[in-house]
Order: sequence, then C-alpha cells, then structure tokens
Amino acid sequence: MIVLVNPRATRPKNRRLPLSVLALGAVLEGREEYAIVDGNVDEQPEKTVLSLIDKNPVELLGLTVMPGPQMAAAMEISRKIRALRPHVPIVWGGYFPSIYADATLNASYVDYAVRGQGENTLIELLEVVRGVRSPDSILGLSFKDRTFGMHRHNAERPMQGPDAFPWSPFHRLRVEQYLRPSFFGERTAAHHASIGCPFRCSFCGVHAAYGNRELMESPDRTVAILSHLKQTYGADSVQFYDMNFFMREDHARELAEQMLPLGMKWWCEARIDTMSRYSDATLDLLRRAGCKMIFFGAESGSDWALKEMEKGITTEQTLTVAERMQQHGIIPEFSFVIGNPRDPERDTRETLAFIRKIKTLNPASEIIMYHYTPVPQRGAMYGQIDGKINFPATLEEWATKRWMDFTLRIDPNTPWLKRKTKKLIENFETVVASRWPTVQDIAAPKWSRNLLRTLSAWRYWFRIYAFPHELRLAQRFIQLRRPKQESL
Ligand code: B12
Repeated sequence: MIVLVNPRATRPKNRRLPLSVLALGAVLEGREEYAIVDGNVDEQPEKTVLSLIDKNPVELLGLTVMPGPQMAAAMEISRKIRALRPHVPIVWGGYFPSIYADATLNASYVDYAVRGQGENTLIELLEVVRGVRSPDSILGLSFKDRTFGMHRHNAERPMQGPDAFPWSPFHRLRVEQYLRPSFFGERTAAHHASIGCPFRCSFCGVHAAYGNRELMESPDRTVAILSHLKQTYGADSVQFYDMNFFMREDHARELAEQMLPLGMKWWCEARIDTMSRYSDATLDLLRRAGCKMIFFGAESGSDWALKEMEKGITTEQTLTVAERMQQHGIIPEFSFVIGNPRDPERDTRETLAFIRKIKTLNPASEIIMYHYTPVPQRGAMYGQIDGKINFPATLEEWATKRWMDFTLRIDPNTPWLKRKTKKLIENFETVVASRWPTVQDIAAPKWSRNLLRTLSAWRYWFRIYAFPHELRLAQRFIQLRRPKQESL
C-alpha cells in the first residue's frame, strides 16, 4: 500500500480539495492499493498513518509539501513515522522539495524528493522501493546517494498536459467537506485546468518547480469534471488554481462557451498583459460564463521594478485592465510584491501611489500586498541573494519563525527593506483594507464594513497612514478576513 498525506495547510474552514494528492491518487487508482490522509480534515494524521502502516504492508509514505506551515506539519509527521516505523520509505513532493531539494534531503527522515510534476515520478519510484530499478534513471527525482554520501538531482522530467492523466478520484474523499461557502457560492470547489506557466517572474516558485511551459486541459474535460462536481456533490462555484489560467483567447472563448450552461460562478488567476489584449466580446463572454473575479499579479507600480522582476507587464496595462474589468462587471484582485531590492523606497512610494490610482479608476478592485521575496533559483541572477540572503540548509531552520515569516511574506527580513519602509507598507495596507473591506469576507456584517470605512476615510483622504492603531483594533474586533492569510 502507498499512503499519500496532505499535511495540514489551512484552518478547517478554509480547507480546499487537496489537488496534489488527488492528482497522484488518479494514477494509482485501479493499479495500486493506496490511501489518502488529509491533515486539513484529520486532526491526528500521524495516528491515522500509523494505524494504516500497522494494518497494511505500506511500501511508501508520500507527503505533499508547500513552503510555509504545511512544511512544518510535514516535518512533524515524517519525523514521528521515521522514529516509530523506520522501515517505511518517505518521499516528499510539491513546491517545497521542488525548490529546496537539498534542504529536504538533509533531513534524516526524508529519503526522496520529487521535483515538479509527480504522477509518473511516483509510479517509477515504486519500482525503486520494490528493488527492481535504480533511482538514478528517474527523471525529476532527487535522492541520497549513500555510497558517495551526497545528494543526487536527476534531470528534470518533461511536463505532460492534464489530459495525459486520469481524472481525480473524488470518490476517495468526502467531497462535501471541501465545498465551503465563499464569495463565489455556497459550495465552492477547486480545480486546475492547466499546468505550468511560460513566464519567469523572479519571485514566483512556479517556474522553479515546473520550468517555463504551459499545457492546457481540453475545455471538454474541464467542463466534464465541473459537471461531475456539480451533479454529484452540488458544487455551485469553483476556484481555478492554475498557475496561469488564460493563454490563448480562442481557448478562453471555447471554455467559456462550454461553461455557460453550467451556471457556476468562478475565480481564476490571469496575466495583466494577456487580459489587456482580450476583446470586449471575450470579456463579456467570460462574465456571462460565470467569471466573478480574476486575480492578477500587478506586483509593482514602477515600470523599472516590473522590468527587474522580468514580469513582462507595464503599469499602463494594469490601469487598462482595472478599467476594462469594471466595464465588464468582473472584480479584479490585484496582488503586489513591494520593496524591489534595486530601490525599495522608490518602489514602495511609487506603488502606494499607483494603488491609489487604481482605486480611483475602479474602487471595486481588491488589493493584496506582500513584501518582495525572491526564490533562490532566480534571485541569484540579480545578485540579490549571494552574500545577502543565505537560505536555510535544514528543515528545522525553515520551520523557525524568521523563515516562516519570510515564506509567508509577512516579514521577509530582507536586508534591503528598511523597517521604516516595511512599516509604511503595512500601515498603508491597514488603511486600504479598512477603507475598502474585501468583498470576499462573506461573514462581515454591513455595519462592520461601514464602521471601518468611516473610521479610515480621513486617513485615506489626507494620506496619513502612520500608527493606525484604531483601525487594527477595529479589524481585530470585527475579525476581518484577509484573503492573503487564508492559510493561517
Ligand atoms: C491552492 C494553493 C494554496 C492553498 C491550499 C494548498 C493546499 N495544499 O491545501 C492555500 C490558499 C492554503 C495556499 C497557501 C499558501 N501558499 Co499556495 N498555492 C496554491 C496554488 C494556487 C495551487 C496548488 C495546487 O493545488 N496545485 C495543483 C497540484 C496538482 O499541483 P502540485 O501541488 O504542484 O502537485 C504536483 C507536483 O508538485 C507533485 N507533487 C505534489 N505533492 C507531491 C507528493 C508526492 C509524494 C509526490 C511524489 C509528488 C507530489 O505532483 C503533483 C501532481 O503533478 C499554488 C500555485 C499553483 N497554481 O500551483 C500556490 C503556491 C503553491 N503557494 C505558494 C505560497 C507561497 C503559499 C503561501 C506561503 C502564501 C502565503 N503568503 O500565505 C501559503 C502557505 C501555505 C501553508 N499553509 O503552508 C507558492 C509556493 C512557492 C513559493 N514561492 O514559495 C505557490 C507556487 C504560489 C506562487 N506562485 O508563488 N496555497
């Protein structure tokens, strides 16, 4: 038997369909005995894993691991199982081991790290644990070479499109537990309708894990899966967790036309340059097909900073998109990563002014603000890392508060970002989030929104952001939801 674990990554009320373990289950279904343990549902996943090991001949324990709290939860489970049942090989896959393979293998309780797309790597790894194949022939695998006392990182595995793999085995889960109320509907599902992203933004983990190609699921299959989720489990809305949902306009139109009869509301992630070029007719079709909100990485209000990050968009395009989304009745959610190392003060100043401009053009725009943090694979290119940031070499160090804050982009502790600038970004964020409380907080009553709006109006008007204690207190009292902190 193979046990697949999704370590705890969210509070129960924010849990989503665990797409990573579902994707792996899809290729095991019908050919291997396997079980899924979801730490977002199961309060004692270690206990469940132990009992599975004691009742079955478990050949491999696989954990999916994202940077952040999920990594800490994965450490706990792996450490305990290694101590109590040392005969079970342990493999980590997902974004953390894909980006930080060496730190992963430095742990005595992890034997293999799978980088990038994992379905075929997992199948081939089973031959290794069964002793019929050597690990060095498996693409996308990193492992410990005990003879030479070193880590081996095999070549990348070329990516395959979603259509190359079977559907997720939804019947293995109590899907109803994952369909939570959201701004988009009463029972919101999650789906991935493509894989990869052709762009190379310097702060994003996607190209580090997946390279820079994108392959789309066929619209027929996307719609068939969504219809199944609707008919079998009552899903009425969906969040598309693609790395980059829209590519070709003809594909987007075909998908939207097929989604129209489903009557589902949806959220997705898209690029500003792509959407700035879509025709009015396409944007209108997307709204009619149920698209309610699109997440955009706007990243900065400075064109020089966008160039530095190799983002491939301009501030002009962001403003165009803000306006066009308003014309077409779709809410844009703009995310920023502020404090570019080249000139963090200037980037901050210009970006805050830019956010005000967006809000003037389209007040419905949702704003999410992070501090800029590079991923090691790309940051080194800019000299941002060498001698300035030493990424942890162990999981234990990654789990410390300093690095957890870095991962969550709460406090990156980057040498180039002055405390004063960091404070300014945070204070501004508090004022903006009070002036325009997110529409995604479906629990916040109308009076609380009005209270926050009134309290913050003078600060926004006079641009006085310092010491917004009264707003922080009010936000805590109201427990305003922050979309960027869903995992906490
Ligand atoms: C959904 C999602 C979330 C959800 C829930 C995730 C969950 N597991 O429950 C929530 C909102 C909680 C979340 C939170 C965060 N997220 Co997130 N999230 C995503 C998102 C949009 C999709 C992930 C997904 O489900 N993919 C679908 C599956 C099928 O793909 P996959 O996970 O890559 O799995 C494949 C392979 O990796 C591999 N594989 C995976 N696991 C395993 C296990 C084994 C054993 C094997 C063999 C193979 C294997 O095989 C799978 C199939 O091919 C990605 C961006 C993206 N589109 O990929 C960001 C992303 C993973 N998140 C990211 C980040 C940074 C975070 C946060 C730290 C952000 C924050 N500031 O709060 C938090 C921390 C989470 C935590 N608690 O630890 C980054 C990670 C990279 C980085 N820069 O560090 C990403 C890449 C976004 C980005 N572009 O930067 N996230």
